[in-house]
Amino acid sequence: QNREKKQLKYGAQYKGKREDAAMQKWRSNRFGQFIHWGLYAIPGGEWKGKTYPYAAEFLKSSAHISNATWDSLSYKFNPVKFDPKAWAKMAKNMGVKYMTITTKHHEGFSLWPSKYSEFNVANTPYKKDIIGALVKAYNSEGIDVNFYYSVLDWHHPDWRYDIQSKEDSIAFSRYLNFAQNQLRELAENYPTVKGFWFDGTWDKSIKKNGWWTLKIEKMLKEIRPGVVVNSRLRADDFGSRHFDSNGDMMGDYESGYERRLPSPTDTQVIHRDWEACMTIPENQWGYHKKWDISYTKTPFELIEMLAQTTSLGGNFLLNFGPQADGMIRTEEQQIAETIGNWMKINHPAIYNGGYAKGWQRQDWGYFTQNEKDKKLYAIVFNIPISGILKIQTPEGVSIGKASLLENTNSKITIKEIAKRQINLYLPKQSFPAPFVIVLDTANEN
Ligand code: JFZ
Repeated sequence: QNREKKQLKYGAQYKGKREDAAMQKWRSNRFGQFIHWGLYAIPGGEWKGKTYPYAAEFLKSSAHISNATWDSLSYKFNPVKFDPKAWAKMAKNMGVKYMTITTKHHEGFSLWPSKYSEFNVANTPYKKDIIGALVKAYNSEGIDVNFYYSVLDWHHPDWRYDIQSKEDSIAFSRYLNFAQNQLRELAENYPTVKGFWFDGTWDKSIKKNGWWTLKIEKMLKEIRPGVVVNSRLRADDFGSRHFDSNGDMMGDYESGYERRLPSPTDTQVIHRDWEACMTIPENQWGYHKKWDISYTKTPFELIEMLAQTTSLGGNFLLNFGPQADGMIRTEEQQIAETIGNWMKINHPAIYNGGYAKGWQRQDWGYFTQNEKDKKLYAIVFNIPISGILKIQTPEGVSIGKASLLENTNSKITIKEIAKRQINLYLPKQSFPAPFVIVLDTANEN
């Protein structure tokens, strides 16, 4: 294709991957915790005795609840059992290196005492700054904190879905001003913030105001140099989102993988940074009282998603929806614990992990390669009945030694059965969980 490049004022600001220290840290984290918490945790997907199976954070819309009624939930927001240190401990034990919290979701309620909106946590029985407490607790565990911010706002009178009149345009410019003020406030008040995760930017009103999305990206990076911004914020001059009209990604990483992953062989994603966000149930981000309203993924399924994501050079953001009383439901705590037990042994295959160039993917699982020390790992999920794992080595590379990460004394026999065709013979033992093999490789010349 020889299409002419369009001249864009609000398109991508650079090409290729950012390689500064802040971006490298973001990338090396690989595994993060998403938290959706807001007033929607109070009804938890139920309204007037009726259960609404659609996403709990959408209850206001699913149950057609009026603004006044929804806003009055703020008089009930009192998470007396909220223990930010306990949340941070749980996250640390699960093995995440970053956390992304909803500072304001579509409902418009701010979890920090914003001076630009009365509809915030200071005006609830709880009163205290949730965002500040979480930043402090997670940072003391060595976990980076990022802020989710929904531009779409069901509460603010000036929000518009589209701009169809002079009045709309005046109101919406007031709204954009308001959102900018809130974002400046977040960046200024919480100096350790590492990234902003934008959402609710799909409406025509935002697509017609691509200039604003670039202005916000620039403002945040000016206040907090190094801060990482997702592609979902951005729209260009022609309303093209995530990728500009010339096909170049806007923002610092692609955030379009939502409750789905690129296929294990879809290697086009390795050329940029990206993140997949994932729910444990089918489609619940906020707390829903009925955990079994849909299929819930098992810890091993989630670990496999983390491995698949890492193998393609992406980050995996796993969501939690805390209860209104401030506790994290036991189902989520147990899943976090199981994942954490796996991570304690196998994290070398995840942190700093990325695409293993030249190592063809096999049915038993995923290769990852440490982007710093270049160590190679095989994360195994499917053991063939033969007990033999097949590997095809890249041209000119041989495998000198293979051992289990959990037991470096374990013996894995290597046999070259044909040129570049290797058999690995697993030790005769049972494998109750996915496991990792460390491969020592050597160049043949
Ligand atoms: C949005 C929100 O509406 C939802 O509540 C949650 O916060 C989630 C993380 O983001 O939902 C989306 C956004 C984008 C897509 C799908 C659902 N998408 O691009 O497919």
